[in-house]
Amino acid sequence: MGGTTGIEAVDGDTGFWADGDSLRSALRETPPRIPPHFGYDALGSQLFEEITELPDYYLTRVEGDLLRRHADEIADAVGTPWVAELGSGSGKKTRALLAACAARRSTTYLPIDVSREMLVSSGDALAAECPDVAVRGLWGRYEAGLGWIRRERASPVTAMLLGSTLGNATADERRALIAEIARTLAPGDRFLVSADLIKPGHVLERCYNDPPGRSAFVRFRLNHLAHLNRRFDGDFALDRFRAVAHFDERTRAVEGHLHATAEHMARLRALGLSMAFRPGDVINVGISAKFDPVRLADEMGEFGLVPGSSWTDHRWRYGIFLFHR
Ligand code: AVJ
Repeated sequence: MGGTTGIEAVDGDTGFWADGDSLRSALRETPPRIPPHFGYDALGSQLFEEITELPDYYLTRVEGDLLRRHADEIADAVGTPWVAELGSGSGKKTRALLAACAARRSTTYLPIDVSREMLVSSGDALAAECPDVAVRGLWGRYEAGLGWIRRERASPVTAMLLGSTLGNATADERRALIAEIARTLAPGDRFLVSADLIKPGHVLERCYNDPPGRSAFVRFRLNHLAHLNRRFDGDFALDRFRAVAHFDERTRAVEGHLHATAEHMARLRALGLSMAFRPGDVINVGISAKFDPVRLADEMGEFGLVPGSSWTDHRWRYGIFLFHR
C-alpha cells in the first residue's frame, strides 16, 4: 500500500480553475480585490515557500513545530483513514502528522491544490519519506475537491485547512467555505483547522512585509497581477505598483495591498475589463485575518461543528483546532 496513485483534475478536464466571473466581481469591489487562489499558480506557490523562510514570518515555523511535537496526539484524535488537505502546497508541515496517522491505520491522503506542480512535487516527496501513505492528488479549487470527496464517499474523513488559510477568505467567503466543509462531512468525520491568533499590529506588519534586502512578499503580491496578465490577456504594469501590508485594527486582518504609483490604465482583454488607476489607488491582493479561538469555535458551531482537542504554542501565537461533525 502507498505511493502516488495519480492526480485528478477536479475543476474539469482543463483544470481551468481561475474562473473569470468571481474575479470580475472581486475587481469591482472597493478597493478592487484579487481572490486568494490567484496567488498560488506554480510561481506564486514557489514565492510563498520563500515567504515561509523569512525570519519574521513565524506562522509556518510555529505551526510546523506544533504538528511535529503533537503528531502522535493529533493522529490519535484524527482517527480517520482518509485525510484531505485543502491547499496542501509543499506539504512539508503535514508529513510528520501523516506518518503518525499511517503508523496507526491505513491512511489515504488527498491533497487539494490549484498548483499542479506542487501536487506532483509534494506527492513525490511524501512517497519518498512516508511510503506507507497512499496519495491521490486533487487538482483544483477547494469546492471542487470537496465535491470529489462527496461523490467518492471518501469517509470517514478528516478535512484539514492549515496554514491559517481560513484567514485569507473574506467574511462571506469564509462562511461559504465552512458551510461547504460542514456539508461534506458526515457524523464521525473531523475538521482540523489552524489559526494565527490576534497579536499586536507592529508584530504582524513586520511579519507580512519584506525585511531589507529581501523581496519575497513584493514578488508574491506582484505575481497576482502577472498571473492575471497570463490568464486573461492582461496588461497590468507591474512596475507601476508598490506592495505594502498593513494591519487593520478594526477588522483584525493584515491587508496585502498594491498601491499604484502612476496614473495609468490596465486591461484584462479576455474579461473585457479595463481599470483606471491614479497614484495611491489600492488593489487588495490578500487579507490575512487573525483569530480569537472562542469566536472561531462559535463560528464553527453555527455549522454544526463541535470543538474537540486543540493545540497552541506556549506564547499563544498560533493554534490548531479539531472539530467534530
Ligand atoms: C497562505 C495563509 C499561510 O495569510 O499568512 C498572504 C498567505 N502570505 N500574504 C498568510 C499569505 C502573504 C498566508 N497563508
